[in-house]
Amino acid sequence: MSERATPTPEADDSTSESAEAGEQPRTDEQRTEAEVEERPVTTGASSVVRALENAGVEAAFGVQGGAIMPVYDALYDSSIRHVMMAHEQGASHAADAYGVVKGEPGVCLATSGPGATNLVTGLADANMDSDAVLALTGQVPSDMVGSDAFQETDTIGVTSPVTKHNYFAGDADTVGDTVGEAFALAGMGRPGPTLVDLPKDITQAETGRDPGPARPPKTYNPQMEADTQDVKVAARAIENAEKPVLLFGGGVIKANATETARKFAIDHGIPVVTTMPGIGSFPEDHDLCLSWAGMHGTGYANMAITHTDLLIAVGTRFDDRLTGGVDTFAPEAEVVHIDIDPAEISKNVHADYPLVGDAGRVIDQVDARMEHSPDAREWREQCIQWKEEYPMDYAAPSDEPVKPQFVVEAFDEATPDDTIVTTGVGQHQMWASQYWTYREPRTWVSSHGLGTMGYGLPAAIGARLAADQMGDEDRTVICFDGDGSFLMTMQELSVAVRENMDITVAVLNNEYIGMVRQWQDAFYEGRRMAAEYNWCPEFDRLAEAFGARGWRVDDYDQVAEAIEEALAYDGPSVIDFHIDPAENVYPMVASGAPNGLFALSEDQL
Ligand SMILES: Cc1ncc(C[n+]2csc(CCOP(=O)(O)OP(=O)(O)O)c2C)c(N)n1
Repeated sequence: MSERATPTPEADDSTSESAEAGEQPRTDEQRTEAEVEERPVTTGASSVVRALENAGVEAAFGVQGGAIMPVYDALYDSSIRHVMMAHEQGASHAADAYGVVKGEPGVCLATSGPGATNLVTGLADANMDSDAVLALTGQVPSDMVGSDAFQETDTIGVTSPVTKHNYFAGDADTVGDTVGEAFALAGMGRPGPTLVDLPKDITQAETGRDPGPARPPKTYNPQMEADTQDVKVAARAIENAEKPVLLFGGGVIKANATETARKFAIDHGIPVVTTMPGIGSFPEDHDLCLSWAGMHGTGYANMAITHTDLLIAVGTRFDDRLTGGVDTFAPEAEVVHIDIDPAEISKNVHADYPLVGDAGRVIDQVDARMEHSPDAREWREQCIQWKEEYPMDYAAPSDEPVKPQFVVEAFDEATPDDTIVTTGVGQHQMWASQYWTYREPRTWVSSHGLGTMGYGLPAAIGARLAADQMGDEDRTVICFDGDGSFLMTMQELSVAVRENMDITVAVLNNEYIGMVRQWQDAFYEGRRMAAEYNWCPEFDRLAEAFGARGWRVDDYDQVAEAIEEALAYDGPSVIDFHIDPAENVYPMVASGAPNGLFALSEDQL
């Protein structure tokens, strides 16, 4: 274990003294207060930065480069905290997670060409999960667009399919307003990523225009309340249901409707299932909670979905990892679907009672129309029985390697309820969602729709900064990563060290890209093509090479101590847990199969 101090600019006396004396160029960390004082807008770039400030932006994640340099130069005068990431993909994931935790759009920046294309994975990820992100990309000067200029990419073309909307800035006088609009649009209605492409001549051109507050486009007016007659009809259906289930999706959290949704469920005694993005919308230790449904969801959630006669779905797009085969999804149920995006109604699952509007507002509308709660006592008892029948359980013989589920539970026990968990993608992600008891919204930060390996570490960086800026410096941030996922973005550890960010990475290391190995064993006759690493770096030593602290854990009796020490360390740390490489994720519903047919072991698939 290294005792090495985290490098900070202040640690080097000569640098800080000469910076104060103005003898050497200053880094962004060394800017004086006078330098970050608000200055008049003089250029397109300063108008862009002023638009961010007017929108209340406090942080941005990015990587410098030629075409975005004017914007960075304007950021020099701003108090917006910029975190220089190792890779633009990291910037987009950090911005995404920052936004998830803070409940406002996260901001990322990149230069043209490779900078912009490196953002694409994070934008696609945010788009699939309806996460609010604003991306600002540099572009070659307007008169060179289309000439295959150095680092020219058609960023608008490349990002159109993976953004909620994107803009090509064409005028220094309006570029600030455009950025404000893109910010507002990202967070409004159904959230999503927006992008403004900024040609260098536009950001360098003179303008004195101070854009006003961020304003959404006049043409975008999401419907907030559902039709009152439709609400009445849906309320009657809920009153008369015998086996109702509330299905809370990520939209409940994004709409800040958690309190309203919880109260509705509890007041009316309706069992709650969540989707994976909806984890945290309802406390998982509540009697009514059946946790999350879908491919690796709990047996009892999938049983409830299979047998319910009325599914009241809120803020979910019925992703195929949730539904399995659409034809066999909730086969006995009528469906009430509350969603702010009318395009989601009956897209994947037919809605018998469509209610378009904001999750919280529509739940309130329905509640106001309810004359009595459904008589669901027997159904609640049935759901509790399923919980007993299909518990989330695993065997942990002491003579076998450490089980990953044990590690997740040990972390959960050692940390407060408001701990933020981020993950990569694979088996470890599933164990982190299955064996941790989530009680609060915005504590589960993961990549759902796109399933992006490498999301976890940069997301932890974004989540850490969000918590710090919200005054929660003591809040714990844990990233559960797979060895494969960690290898995809582990360079961001350099950022966590540089910024002295208190995060703990728990690598559930099976020396496999485990989820692929699990599928090969189940569906490809064990032909393990390109699934085994054969060797892996020593992640604890790698952490120390980065300037973080590292531990290696091979046995059960090392788990608690390593967790305690890592949590006590005020800075980034990595624990390399060498877990049972043969462990698989169950329950499992095979792709496209009915949710009721969940397997509890490979021979049931
Ligand atoms: C960027 C990316 N590439 C490929 C995949 C396909 N994939 C899904 S899970 C998985 C294995 C993940 O391995 P690891 O991060 O070690 O986690 P484990 O499953 O072993 O817990 C792969 C390759 C993906 N989801 N994302």
